[in-house]
Amino acid sequence: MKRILITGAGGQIGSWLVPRLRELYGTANVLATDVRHLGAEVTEAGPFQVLDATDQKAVGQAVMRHEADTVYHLAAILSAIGEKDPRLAWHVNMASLEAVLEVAREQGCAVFTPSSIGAFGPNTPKDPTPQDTLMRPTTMYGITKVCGELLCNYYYTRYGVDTRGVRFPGLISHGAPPGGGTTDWAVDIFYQAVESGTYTCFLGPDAQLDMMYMPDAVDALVKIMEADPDRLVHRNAFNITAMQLTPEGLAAEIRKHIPDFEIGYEVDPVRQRIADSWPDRIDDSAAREEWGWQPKFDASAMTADMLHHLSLSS
Ligand code: NAD
Ligand code: AKB
Repeated sequence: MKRILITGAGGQIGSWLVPRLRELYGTANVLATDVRHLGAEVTEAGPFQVLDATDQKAVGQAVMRHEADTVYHLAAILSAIGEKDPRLAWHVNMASLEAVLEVAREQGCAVFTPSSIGAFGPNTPKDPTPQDTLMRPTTMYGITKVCGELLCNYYYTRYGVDTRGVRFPGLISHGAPPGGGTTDWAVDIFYQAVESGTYTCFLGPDAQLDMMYMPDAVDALVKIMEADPDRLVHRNAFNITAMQLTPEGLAAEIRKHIPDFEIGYEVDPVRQRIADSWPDRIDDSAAREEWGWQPKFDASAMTADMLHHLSLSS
């Protein structure tokens, strides 16, 4: 049975991953941590600790006390906030990863670290974006993701630390809100559709990006850490995707359920520039071949499920 520590457990991904890992591996075996105090739904449902992931000593003590053999390292600053405060993004994303990798090296843990479509840049081939290609991102977030991928591979080849990762596209979910990214519009649009029937998007109508519904993302997080290491040619990090969405296209999907739904546009130049520098469609065949990646939700199934859940809760 795995003994797992999760950093950044209170975020958009962690709020889904913690209950799933507890279901699979047992509540007591999964320690959720975050730099913030979290609500009772996390802190009273199983082990929880306030932990700044940039503090290597504190990470080391937490891993030792919990006897963790696997770390899911989710703590990070995302793309839009990262452009508002690039030094914060560099500090949090790199110092926390270095701390986690050093602790993993000392204590023999496996480490999952998510990368992102943000690791690509404007001169990367856009459609399809290959697994192995040019990566010259123009955001601080993207720079930390490329450095992070390289650092994780270094710890694997140099020290034998079992590091694995995926390049997530924009993730769509209900529950904990997204943490300040460029793809947040694809979550906000559902909340506004249900609450008011209109949405003003901060990207233009044709901005196409890869996306994925959170249940598929959580499956990927479990599956890659369970994958047979002998089959992994790549490690940090695998392209994975489930669908390609534009604001206009997703609005049309929502109109199949809410016919009067209206979308308008007030383009934010910073986030539009970030979106323009990212791929239109990534090629995830390496993940499919090496560990059996296969998403279940396309745009139509995701839209129906999101609206179903949000309508129930409104
Ligand atoms: P989020 O912003 O929703 O959550 C991040 C969490 O980290 C927050 O709960 C925050 O309190 C915590 N945190 C911040 N600084 C910390 C620190 N110093 N120590 C400990 N915790 C700290 O992010 P998310 O969407 O859950 O993303 C998790 C990871 O997945 C990140 O690495 C992100 O880059 C990556 N990712 C996310 C998406 C997405 O669409 N959500 C897409 C691609 C990659
Ligand atoms: C962001 O928009 O910053 C994230 C991501 C795709 O990495 N959702």
